Amino acid sequence: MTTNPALARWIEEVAALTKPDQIHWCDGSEEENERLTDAMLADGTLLRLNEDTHPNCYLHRSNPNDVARVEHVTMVCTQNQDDAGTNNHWMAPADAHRKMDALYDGCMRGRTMYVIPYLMGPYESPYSRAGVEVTDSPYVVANMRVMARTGTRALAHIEAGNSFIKGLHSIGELDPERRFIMHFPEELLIKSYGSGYGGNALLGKKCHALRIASWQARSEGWLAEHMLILGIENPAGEVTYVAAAFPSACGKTNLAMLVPPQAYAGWKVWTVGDDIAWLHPGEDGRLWAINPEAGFFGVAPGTSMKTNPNCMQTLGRNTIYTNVGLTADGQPWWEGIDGDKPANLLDWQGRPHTAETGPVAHPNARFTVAAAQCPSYSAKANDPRGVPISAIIFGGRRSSVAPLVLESLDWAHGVFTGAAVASETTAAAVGQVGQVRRDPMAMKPFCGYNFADYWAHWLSFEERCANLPKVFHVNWFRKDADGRFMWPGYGDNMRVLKWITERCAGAAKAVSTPVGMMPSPADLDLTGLTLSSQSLDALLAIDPAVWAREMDDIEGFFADFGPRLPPALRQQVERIREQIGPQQAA
Ligand code: GTP
Ligand code: SPV
Ligand code: MN
Repeated sequence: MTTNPALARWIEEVAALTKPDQIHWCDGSEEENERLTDAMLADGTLLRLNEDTHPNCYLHRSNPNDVARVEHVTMVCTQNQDDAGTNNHWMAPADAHRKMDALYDGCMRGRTMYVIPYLMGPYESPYSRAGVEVTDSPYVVANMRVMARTGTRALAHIEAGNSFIKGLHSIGELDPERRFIMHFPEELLIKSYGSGYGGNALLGKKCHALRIASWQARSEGWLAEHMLILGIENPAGEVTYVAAAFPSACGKTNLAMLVPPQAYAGWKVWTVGDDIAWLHPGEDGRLWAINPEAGFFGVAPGTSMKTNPNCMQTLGRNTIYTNVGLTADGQPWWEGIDGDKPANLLDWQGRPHTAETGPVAHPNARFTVAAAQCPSYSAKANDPRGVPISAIIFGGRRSSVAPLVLESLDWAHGVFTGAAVASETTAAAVGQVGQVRRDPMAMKPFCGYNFADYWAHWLSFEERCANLPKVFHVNWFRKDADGRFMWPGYGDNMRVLKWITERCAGAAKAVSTPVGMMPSPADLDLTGLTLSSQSLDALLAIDPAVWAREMDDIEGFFADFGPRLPPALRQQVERIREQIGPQQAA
């Protein structure tokens, strides 16, 4: 079914191992999608939602043990363990192959094996990369079709002689004890078994576009990052593009689709991407970004007309919902959605919801929808060249320590700021929620190689690009003594974005602190916002004792990387310590 001999051979090998009843090469067509959807409706994989309110929308209830990424069984399998780094779980490639191939042996008996050629990135872009995912899950086929550019045109790209990443996926028995997501960057290969969930199963996304791509980017001189991309249009019609890295479930989709507050007449945000950015040095010395994806696989809970109207207008047609609740008249429902909580809800497991049965939607319930349906989708999103990036923004979910916004002093300090990102864990991955952990560049779960080498690669852009973006750090999640968010967030984050664009243009003022430049309250345009001056002061406070402890923690984290750690990062710790001055232990 392909003229590419390497692909044909691999598919033959995979079929000989997994022994499917049939093999189906996906062409990505409407007709194919309808056939698959009908089959999934027939066997209960999908439920049709209310056709009047939600045309062509479906609900998928996953196995309750399979609702998030599984970091403890996600591994980077390099010949040399040090190349994967202490930031990754590792297994020797030969052992990993043996383990996975034993699981795959005969696993597709009685099932259809789908072959999905896909392209990550716009058609005709020199930066786009192909892959082929083999899966026995029609749900994965349907989701991949939205999230990537799948089918005939992607196959033609491969058959034209372009390289491709191989991804083998089987849902297996959905047994958590027999669930592994293995990456072989040296072989441009992914093997995933035992999960049907997004980041574990849609192999074009985190497995290819981040873990394998970050490995390739390092040797080829570019960056594959867990970043949204947006354009900020000012009233003069000038658009400034920024990329922002926040950990999973920390606000990328929301920021990417931001609607400015009413007082910001003439300002507009354009969405280029909400999760992944591939950044390449351009001939003009700037970094240019493409979004390798074609859809959004976003967090449903908390999404409403109040928090994210652009997202709400994107949803509601041609959307696959996973693990949301269901109203009596067949509409999706989740915590934080608009309106009063209706009676007679079914929860994400299909059980009648009561006060005792827990949340209606799973906290990591998701929607899958085409980016092209988004009202703020940028006309540049499919530009083969990408968009030029003026600012990179790092951020985390931190109830204390990190102020609303900081600007790095220079590139090396910016890389340090990214490397030092910490954030409270969320429901996007299995495990405890709310634990602060270091999540450098929001890539802890996604960097396909040793973080020390990754930071060195980041630092090397100083030599690669004459016109690098400015680097910022934001925190929308500071809490007061009563545990309430101090910053309104969402659309009001525009106030911080405006300061950032003005800093890029050399306009806005800032005050200097040991950890970076910050706006004084008067430097932020807070027109139309009611926020007490105490709250604002607290959001912009740098407590030297707290930051002295933070430096100790960062130093301890860096120590994990031994002599591979770039000296420039340790020097930042030393500089900041010296500028903070001696501190009493608090
Ligand atoms: P992934 O898809 O997992 O990578 O997540 P993401 O970074 O795109 O996060 P998303 O925008 O989906 O937001 C995750 C959760 O954080 C949702 O419940 C949002 O409602 C909430 N959130 C997003 N932005 C803000 C904000 O500015 N303030 C507050 N308090 N919550 C926010
Ligand atoms: C994330 O967890 O960062 C996501 C969802 O964007 S997943 O595709 O599962 O990785
Ligand atoms: Mn993500």
